[in-house]
Amino acid sequence: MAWIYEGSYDGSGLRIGIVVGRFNSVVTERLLDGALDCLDRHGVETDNVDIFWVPGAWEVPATARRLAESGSWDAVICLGAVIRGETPHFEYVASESAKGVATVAMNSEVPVIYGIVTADTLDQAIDRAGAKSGNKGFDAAMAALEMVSVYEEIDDAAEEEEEQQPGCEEHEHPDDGEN
Ligand code: INI
Repeated sequence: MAWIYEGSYDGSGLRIGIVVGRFNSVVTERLLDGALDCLDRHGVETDNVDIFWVPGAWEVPATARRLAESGSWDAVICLGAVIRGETPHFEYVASESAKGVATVAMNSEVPVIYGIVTADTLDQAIDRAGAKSGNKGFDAAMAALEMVSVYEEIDDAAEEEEEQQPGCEEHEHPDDGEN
């Protein structure tokens, strides 16, 4: 029988760090509202949420790394808005912030979630921040809750696997002895 592990969305007792870029704040404030709404609806206490404003998406990954490495938060949510219309270096800011968050996530013990909107126009970005196309901040917070739970399940499963190694007889696999 296969063992299936799926995360839940129970935020009780969790401490969440949010990094948010001030650039295009008309969008990022909405992303932040969406993330806070999601965390509140899923039982994360307001006192357990810490919000760190940074100048723009470029600064998000390095800040997220600091939070993730501190061990003080169970997950880190990265929020920002990069809009093509406003800068010739859109490509650099968009791709480096995405790569940066991915690198931090890969090297982190806790989930680091990408919630940076990239769009061609301000209208498109606003659509993704609570207008027509959902709220990417809310989605990012959902992903954070789910991934905290998935990581916990992986740790528990790994611990159980270790206990079943030959020579360790303290805990038996639930299937042991059935056949
Ligand atoms: N920062 C953003 O978050 N979004 C953008 O669209 C953007 N544009 O267009 O330039 C942007 N630039 C600022 C950048 O993130 C840094 O804050 C800045 O370069 C200082 O390092």
